[in-house]
Amino acid sequence: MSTPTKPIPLSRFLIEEQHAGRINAELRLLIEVVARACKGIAHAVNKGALGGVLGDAGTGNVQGEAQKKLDVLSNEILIEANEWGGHLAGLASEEEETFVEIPHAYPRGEYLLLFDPLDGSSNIDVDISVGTIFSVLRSNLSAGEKLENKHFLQPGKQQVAAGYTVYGPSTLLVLSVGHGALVFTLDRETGSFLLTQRDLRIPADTREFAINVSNQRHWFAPMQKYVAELLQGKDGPRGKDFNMRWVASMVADVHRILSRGGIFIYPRDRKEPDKPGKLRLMYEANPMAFIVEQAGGAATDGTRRILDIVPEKLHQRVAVFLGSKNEVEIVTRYHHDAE
Ligand code: P6P
Repeated sequence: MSTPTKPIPLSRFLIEEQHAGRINAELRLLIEVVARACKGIAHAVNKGALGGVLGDAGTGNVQGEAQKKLDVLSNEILIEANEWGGHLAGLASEEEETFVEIPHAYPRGEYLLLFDPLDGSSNIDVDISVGTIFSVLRSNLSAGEKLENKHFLQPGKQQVAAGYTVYGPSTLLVLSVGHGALVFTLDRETGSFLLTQRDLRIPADTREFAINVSNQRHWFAPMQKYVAELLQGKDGPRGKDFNMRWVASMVADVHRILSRGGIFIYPRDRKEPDKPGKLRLMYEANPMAFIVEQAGGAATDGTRRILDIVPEKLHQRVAVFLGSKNEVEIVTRYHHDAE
């Protein structure tokens, strides 16, 4: 739920945020560059079969996943758009094994940009919504200091901005610079992102959950208990019926939750007990947790607040429980009780 608003362009919103002292010129440039790159990705995604961009690229990424052509193209679009502007000290991508230095030919700035260029790409060939997720940190580099992997490994609470785009029936940019979460809708006629919703608020309670139930037999006890109670509905301890949604595109599931409430869960399970979860901390869980908290929701890994987790590796994975605050608190309590 949110406050409908006068559809001012993203550029005006960012200028006003800068004049109010909530962002500086470099962060304003960064967000404008990312938004412009996402318009390019939206154009490619919307072309679909007509653009020759569907299907596999025939390559794999550091995650060991087969890359779609649009994964590779989206990654290239974001890197090319961000390397020359002088706003970044470096960037990191789900599609790049190590962080990416800014070429010496270009000036450097104070920020780090981390992104999943095209999340949910397994849905592209079947025309289901996908999206881009991005996170912004300060590099905290001192003068002349060389950028290293360690500079990226900051807890999510140190993000200065985060956002995602959903390439769906409409193309949306959801953004937070730490003062609430807002929605911009792409006006295809003018090519502008226009502000369409301010102050997103996630209802504290919900009747809707999002999880891939096909993994049920692999879940640990707290998850078994929690979901069993949801499925018992009004006949069980929760005293109300629940509905389930699972798009298998995090951006689509999270946007639904930001729009009407719900809980999104991707837990650690016995299938691969050494893996803490499927989703990546730095450029999926952290930016989504930042936005969800800005909208009054909650996000944990089952026991810890996601934004407090101190990263150890750039591509580390994490279990994710996020959305309606009271629902996240219940399932997190079940995990604490089991410890
Ligand atoms: P599963 C997409 O591959 C993704 O990373 C998220 O966007 C999505 O929520 C999840 O994985 C889907 O996972 O196991 O249901 O295919």
